[in-house]
Amino acid sequence: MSARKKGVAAPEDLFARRRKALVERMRKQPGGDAAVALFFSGEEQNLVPFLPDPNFYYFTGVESPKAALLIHTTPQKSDELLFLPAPDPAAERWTGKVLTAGGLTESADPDPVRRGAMKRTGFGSLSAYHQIEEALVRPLRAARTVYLDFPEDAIQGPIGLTQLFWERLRARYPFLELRHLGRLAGGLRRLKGPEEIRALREAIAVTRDAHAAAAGHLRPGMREYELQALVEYAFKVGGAQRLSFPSIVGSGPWSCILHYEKNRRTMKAGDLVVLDVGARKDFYCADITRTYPVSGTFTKRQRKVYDVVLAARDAAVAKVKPGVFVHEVHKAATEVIAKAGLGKYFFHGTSHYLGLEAHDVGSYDEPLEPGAVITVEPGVYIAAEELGVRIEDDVAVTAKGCEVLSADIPREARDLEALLAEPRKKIIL
Ligand SMILES: [Mn+2]
Repeated sequence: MSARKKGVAAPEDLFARRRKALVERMRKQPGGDAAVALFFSGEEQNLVPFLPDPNFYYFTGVESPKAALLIHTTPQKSDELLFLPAPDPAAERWTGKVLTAGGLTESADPDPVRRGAMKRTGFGSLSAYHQIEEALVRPLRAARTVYLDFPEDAIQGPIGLTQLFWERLRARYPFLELRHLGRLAGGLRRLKGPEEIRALREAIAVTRDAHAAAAGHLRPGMREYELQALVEYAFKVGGAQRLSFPSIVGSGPWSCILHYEKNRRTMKAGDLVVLDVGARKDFYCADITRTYPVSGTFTKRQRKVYDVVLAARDAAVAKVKPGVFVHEVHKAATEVIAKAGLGKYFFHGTSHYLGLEAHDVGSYDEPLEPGAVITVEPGVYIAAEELGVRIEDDVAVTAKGCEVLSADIPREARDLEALLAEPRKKIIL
């Protein structure tokens, strides 16, 4: 089937458009019109499922490890070159067929494998990953600036590929100026295009079904990780290949622990369980939290706290529109919770960006604009009472206000109780 439907851009056009927008941003910076920019997809680690670097993926649509994108600007023009792994028939006995750079024919034309990869990726020039340095010789002759992509939390991590690469460049071309490519990319990724909103809707729909499955099975005596398994099974059934983040199933005392991931406790009647989960479908991340009473009904006290958090969620969502800062959305939530006398029990931010990563990139010092997608997730955690409540929805900023992408996932206390009053579904085993 043709990738080109009426009115829908072929994927390669989409990624090419993003690269073009990036080059435009580079050119606005000093030295950006005589520059070399490099993104790496990353390398596989033993026994860990590979996920390409989100910036690399955003600008190429390529999922392979050992791949890179080189952009080279001069005042007159810009070139781009995609690096893919060289063909390795021996490795393919382990990995199966993968996207490779192929090679050249005797007449120096691309061979059929390279031609196929060019067609699939939409790149006019393609080279093997091990040839990066060779390919850089000419661009670096004229370059004044090098753009590289460093992790934002690099100070805490091991020295990565990009840092090692910069050390080599700096030793050999000490006059080059370094700039951070990640921030430029983050500026673009912060505002989602219609195809990204569509992908987020799909991830959220799968997460909605997983919450429904959890609510349909929840009962006292069940272990947190059983509920986790149900959720993650529903993700797979819904076509989501991965998780946005490790699932959080925190009941009783653990309902007050924000990033609890052990999920080992046996849930009891009278507990609340905070279920904070997200499907990652086609690279896009959902992030939805609901808090359920394990017995099926909230106690009076739980209900009171629950309704405060829900009111905070409503107040925060009502605030979301273009021109508003994320800290103002947070303020709306905190005011409701403080007014109820629970201010000291809400100690995290209300929102983060959502997209290719669960905690997506983008500046919080700029006001919201159409296309930004944030979570709204106030909570109240009273450890002494083993009473934690969090309600989290995913919200897209539109031209006039916002749209709650997770609007159809039940959140009113009485709706949750109605779901939990239905006959308990039986687990397959
Ligand atoms: Mn979240």
